[in-house]
Amino acid sequence: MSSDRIVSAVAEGAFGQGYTASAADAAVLPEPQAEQLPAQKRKVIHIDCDCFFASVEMRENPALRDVPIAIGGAADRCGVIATCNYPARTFGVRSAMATAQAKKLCPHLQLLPGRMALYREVSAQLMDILAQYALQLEQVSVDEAYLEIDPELNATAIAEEIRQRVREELGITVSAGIAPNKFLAKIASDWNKPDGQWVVKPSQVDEFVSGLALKKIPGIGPAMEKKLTLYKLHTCADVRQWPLVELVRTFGRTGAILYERAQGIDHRLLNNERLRKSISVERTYAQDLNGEYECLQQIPELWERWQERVERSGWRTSALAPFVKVKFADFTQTTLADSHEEANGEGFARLLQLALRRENKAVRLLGIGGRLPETDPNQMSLF
Ligand code: TTP
Ligand code: MG
Ligand code: MG
Repeated sequence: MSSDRIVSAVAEGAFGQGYTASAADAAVLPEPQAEQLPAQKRKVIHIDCDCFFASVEMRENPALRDVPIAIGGAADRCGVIATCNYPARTFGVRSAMATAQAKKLCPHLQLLPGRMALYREVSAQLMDILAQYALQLEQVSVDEAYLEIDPELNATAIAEEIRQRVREELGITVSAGIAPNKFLAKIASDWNKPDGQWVVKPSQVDEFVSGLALKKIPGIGPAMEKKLTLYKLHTCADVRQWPLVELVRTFGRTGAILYERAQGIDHRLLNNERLRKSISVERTYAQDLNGEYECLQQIPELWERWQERVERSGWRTSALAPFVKVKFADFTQTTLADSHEEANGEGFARLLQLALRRENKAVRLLGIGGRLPETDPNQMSLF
């Protein structure tokens, strides 16, 4: 894998495609896009993995946790750093830096070549977890995604649960931002990194935004930042002094977007909706479970949590095809599904008995879930 390709593979586009205003809209406020939820009520979570490639490498080899490591191409081959862990960052090593420069800053930096297939696999597992919490999910790069969640739910608690599950199930950490729209959620996920989360409530948007440096807004790169500085525009508060027409005349499309962002507004909906395929719950036990009896005793607790989660998502438990997942103490795992089995306490108990008979080992984790029908009933109701 050439390191140039690593860098370009994740280069993010400028402002998202969801935006429709053009310079021709100069005289009017950009029209908000069709909204499914009132802007004030939306709850968007942005999840971004902490030093993603490096986290996966540290999970694979814990001895690397406390020493500076980087993933990238070799210095003598004009290599570039894809990412590095946080110990390496204390030396000033950064993504997209020449490896030769990184080695100068941190001579004992351990350089790893990178394993893209493994990172993609972990990324897919992460998205599977996120999909279980989202009304809509938009993956924006290998290590990050937006979730639109049910506004009736507690977004802070969901972000905490997601972070805990990712830590336990994938062995890496992620940071989360929670806000009423995408751009604020994205900025917020960076606010308490690594391994943290930050909430911007609707009532806090104004204050949060007014002190915000323009370069923090996704899509404002170094070139635009330089241009803004020429006009003494540094923060959102500065931008608010300008009428929309002037902003558009001076900065084109970016001016119209800046006008909105400076007020904390972002009407973009999530793209690439990925339909949820299943709803599940699981639990890792502090002490391994031994034998069928101990495992079956866990079903009522799992069943209760699962039932709640299914109902919160607007489904009926009976509409789902049940499956169970068992992870053993040696980290092997098995899943068993039977679409003829009923998704109720007895059905799950029968499935679990069958799954446990496959292996005679102590059990570390149990999960139960239901696969959603292939056709989305929300779409069927259109006819
Ligand atoms: P990022 O999320 O930008 O960075 P990160 O996860 O390494 O670190 P942070 O904790 O600050 O989020 O990118 C995700 C992965 O994409 C990263 O682990 C490696 C890869 N990447 C590159 O290959 N080249 C780059 O220039 C950047 C920025 C990332
Ligand atoms: Mg990241
Ligand atoms: Mg990222």
